[in-house]
Amino acid sequence: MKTYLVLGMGKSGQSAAEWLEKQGFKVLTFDDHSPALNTVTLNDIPWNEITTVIQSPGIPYSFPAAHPVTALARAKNIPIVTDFNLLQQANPKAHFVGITGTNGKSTTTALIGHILNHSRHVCAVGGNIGVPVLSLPSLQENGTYVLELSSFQLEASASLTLDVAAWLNITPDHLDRHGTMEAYVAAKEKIFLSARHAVVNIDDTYSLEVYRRLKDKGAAVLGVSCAQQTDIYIESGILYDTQNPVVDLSDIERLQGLHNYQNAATAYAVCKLLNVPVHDIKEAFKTFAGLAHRQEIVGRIKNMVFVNDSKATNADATAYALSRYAHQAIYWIAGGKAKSQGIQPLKDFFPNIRHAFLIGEAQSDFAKTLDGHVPYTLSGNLDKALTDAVDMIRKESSGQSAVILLSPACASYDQFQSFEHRGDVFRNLVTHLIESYS
Ligand code: UMA
Repeated sequence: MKTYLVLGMGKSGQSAAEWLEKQGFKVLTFDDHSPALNTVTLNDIPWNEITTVIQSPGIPYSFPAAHPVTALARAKNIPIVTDFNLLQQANPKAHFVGITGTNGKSTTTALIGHILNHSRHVCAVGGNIGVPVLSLPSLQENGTYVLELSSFQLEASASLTLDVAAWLNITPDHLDRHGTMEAYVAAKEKIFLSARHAVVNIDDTYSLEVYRRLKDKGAAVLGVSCAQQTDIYIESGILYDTQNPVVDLSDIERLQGLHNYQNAATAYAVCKLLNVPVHDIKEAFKTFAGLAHRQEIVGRIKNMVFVNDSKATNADATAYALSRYAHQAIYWIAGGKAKSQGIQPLKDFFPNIRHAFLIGEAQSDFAKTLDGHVPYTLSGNLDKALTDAVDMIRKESSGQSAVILLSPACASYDQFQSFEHRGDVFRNLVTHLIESYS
């Protein structure tokens, strides 16, 4: 009988362990921080018995050093795979779509799922979006898995056979885990290893190189752009397919902003490759509700609108929000656990910001970057930042429409459990504020 060792007992590890047990396999578990969930310790792993290691995405795979269990398994030539590989083995007839990129992958994944549902395709959506793939139902030949794949998941997965692999963009992120930009690109590029069709956005330098490498290999690849004419592109809000206008996105509320144009064009390309009728794609665009924590409007009071963009954990993601609201007075709540470049990459957007309210570990560093460019307040925490912003807007009483934008450009772990937790706290604070006004 096969024995699996599940490494990491977070969301994906726990669901993998449960799933494997249900299949009747012997399962051993190891986690550095949850001893209660462990069935083995580092020193008593029965290596002779173990046939496969299931690696969780958050566990270092190679950089800065492989996790000790990963390193031992590698030295003993024991296959290391992920829950994605198990899902694919267990559902060999189903179709698989994978979506990767630094920003926008959850929204694009959800949008593709929404379009397939609308078009009455059987599908299941999961992966990095927050639903471990082994908690998804099993699907037959009429079913499609729509999977968000992070660089961590791709790095640790044995080759995945995808019907369509989609690439949104790539900018520096997770360099503490990958070491260099090249290693980060290489991890993500694994998505194309056994893909039948590729969809690649070509609007940043690294992505264009990826597109060219695929073309050079003779791969079936569709180019997508919001900046130039290619197979699928957006110009003045209109989506074009091989130069034919398909749909005007500029009046679809939930698909506003350049980043959403990129997400929509990518979803369109993927769904076309899955033979979804164009009419269904267009109709589904109109009813897409968007995702929580991504430029999510969580409340309005008079001239103020409150936007929860907690998912913006790096400067590039925040750039999308700062450009989207450029025509309104932006009261920006930022900070948390900073990424390597901080908010330096946002300099071009500084003129769009009326006032910044800084929180978390990053607040003094961010203040230094803003000094002389953007007025700021060291608010310390989210609760205080929100109160400071609202007090300031009320004192100014200009009546101009104001956006109170939580788009932190930082990870959340210094003050919250996750970006979802941070966004939920913000939403609750806004709800209480609205109640106190009525
Ligand atoms: N652990 C160890 N040793 C270590 C590191 C971690 O034992 O050295 C243990 C922790 O104690 C914990 C477990 O590993 O018990 C956590 O595992 P995990 O970090 O792999 O997280 P999961 O809970 O399994 O969630 C993972 C993804 N997390 C990461 O990639 C960090 C989730 O993506 C994903 O939604 C989930 O699987 C379901 O597929 C989150 C994420 O932050 C949203 N992703 C990054 C991003 O989007 O930027 C890549």
